[in-house]
Amino acid sequence: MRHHAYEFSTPENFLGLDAAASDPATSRVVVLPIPYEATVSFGQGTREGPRAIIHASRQVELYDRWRGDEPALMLGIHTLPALAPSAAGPEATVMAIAACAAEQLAAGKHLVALGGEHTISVGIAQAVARDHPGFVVVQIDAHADLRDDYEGSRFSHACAARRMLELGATIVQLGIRSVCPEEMALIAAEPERIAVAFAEDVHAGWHRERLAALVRDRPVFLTIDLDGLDPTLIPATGTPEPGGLSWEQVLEIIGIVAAHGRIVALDCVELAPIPGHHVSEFVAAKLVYQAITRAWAPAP
Ligand SMILES: [Mn+2]
Repeated sequence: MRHHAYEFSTPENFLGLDAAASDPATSRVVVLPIPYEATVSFGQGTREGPRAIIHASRQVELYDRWRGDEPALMLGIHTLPALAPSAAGPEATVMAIAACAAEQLAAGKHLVALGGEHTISVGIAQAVARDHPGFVVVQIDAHADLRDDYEGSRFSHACAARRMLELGATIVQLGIRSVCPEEMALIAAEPERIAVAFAEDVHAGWHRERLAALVRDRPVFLTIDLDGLDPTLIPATGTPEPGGLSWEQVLEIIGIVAAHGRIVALDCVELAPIPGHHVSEFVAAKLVYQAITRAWAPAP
């Protein structure tokens, strides 16, 4: 029960865990909030995303009905202080994110980053690339993010996947329904390195066998742009697109990746909270907990 007034002081960490379950020394999972927003195209507010997800997560039930246990208590989940953007600009911010992420991965932690705009994923991917050169990026997104630059910046959120491709990653995109001619040309030119399941492919069941084969026995960075989900589920993103993935489809995708690949890190980006309308952050918080569970919790 979390309804008593005296429990309104539930700790302001991911899932509102007590000191034992969020101990930095023993927690297997670390959550890194990155309230970075510089290049958002349309709706603003992703800098408020991490705080909103963490605040909402305090109301997510720890008990997992499908498993019959409380994965957060088994794993331990420690929330780090927010990583401030660098005043020196996007590239410096990405480097700072990479350094922080590399430190956590070197300590043997499972890493979860909360954005912030999609640019933060480039820093996480840089850290993953250092130890896992043959890694796969699984990207749930409405947008391909494969532009070489956008509005004069190579570190725009619209270029995140392109920068990760340059790190040597194979990119698997699911839920895509908004692309430009440059992106379609790159996808056609790089069939070995970019695999795209457009939203209609996922609705038709494309992902089940092909996704499993693409990630099999490989290290994976799972990046969840919340606009990959349908905006009826997550209206609070800067660039909502209709025709998106359902809750069940996203959980199925994460389950396939966790079962066949080896998830090293994951992130959840592009939440731009709508004041007074908290469904998006609650869905995001529950999704992140489900992703942590499916990626790293020991079999029940
Ligand atoms: Mn997107």
